[in-house]
Amino acid sequence: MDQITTARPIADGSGKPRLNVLLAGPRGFCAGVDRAIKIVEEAIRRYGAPVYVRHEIVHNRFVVESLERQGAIFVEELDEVPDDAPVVFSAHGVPKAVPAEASRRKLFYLDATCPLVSKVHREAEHHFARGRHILLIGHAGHPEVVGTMGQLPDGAVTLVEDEEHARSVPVPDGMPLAFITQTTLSVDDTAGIVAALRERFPGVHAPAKEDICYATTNRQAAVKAIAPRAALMVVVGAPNSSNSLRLVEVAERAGCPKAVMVQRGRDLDLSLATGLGTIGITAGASAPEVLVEEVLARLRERFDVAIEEVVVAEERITFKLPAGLNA
Ligand code: 2E6
Ligand code: F3S
Repeated sequence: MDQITTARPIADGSGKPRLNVLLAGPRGFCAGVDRAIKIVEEAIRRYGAPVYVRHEIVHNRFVVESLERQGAIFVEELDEVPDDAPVVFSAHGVPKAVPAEASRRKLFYLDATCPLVSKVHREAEHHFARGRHILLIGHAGHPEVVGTMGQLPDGAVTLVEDEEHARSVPVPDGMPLAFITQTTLSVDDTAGIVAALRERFPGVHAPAKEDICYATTNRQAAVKAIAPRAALMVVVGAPNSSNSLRLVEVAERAGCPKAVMVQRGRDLDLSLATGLGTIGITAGASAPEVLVEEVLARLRERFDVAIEEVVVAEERITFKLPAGLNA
């Protein structure tokens, strides 16, 4: 869609210096995050507290702490979950061994893996069934990467972390190849990695449709639209949130002189905005809008803030809750 700009000037008459804020649209929660949080809330409502959650349901402390107050208990591994409590798997996905172990222990579990991550899992299985070796473009150690690699036996998937790696990574002799990707990568970096793979392996099988998800793509596009106009970009998100980290990089590469990540309004160093005419604000897919509002409130402590929302895409996608949890 064409870029829509909505100017909402706010003059507070306080004599504070004026600061123009470009608000990226879309920003914040995606459909997969919304669904994952609802699964935990609905599980607590139906089954009572405590409900265990394996790994942060999404990479945001504010969300995690809100759910803890409602009765969720967050753990990293299944062996921390007692036999008689329900457990939810996080939005990032889990290796096949995790539900297998939960079944062996007869645990009641709910899988909050984003359907767009599950789609990548199925692609991996599809390629494996056709005898292809799989190249997974992604970041080592990230839970989504661990989950995707764990869909297949050891050795079936090779991780490719960057373009240089794509040019040199060893692959098994004589096997057809296919690539898949993590859902939250930089669109531009990934294009470079894919080009390097295609150059080296012209027959490599590609995803039918992009594995980088719509939310990642749209949030990066919105940041690109405002970065050239902003002297500072504030990204609301967490340091372990891949999609949020990518927004910081995208902002700087798209011409914004400085980009910072903040988890809460109070984390923003107001001196960074002093003397600037215009700044940008966005939020990662796991950051709730209330945290963007906190950042705006923080800015209003020192500035007369005028907001302009720059919307590059409308998102209407929603995901159903798993069968059994629907109202
Ligand atoms: C699941 C898959 C993708 O670190 P990352 O960006 O993957 O995760 P979150 O929790 O920050 O964002 C949502 C999400 C969940 N993205
Ligand atoms: Fe899913 Fe993308 Fe959100 S993979 S959880 S829609 S960031």
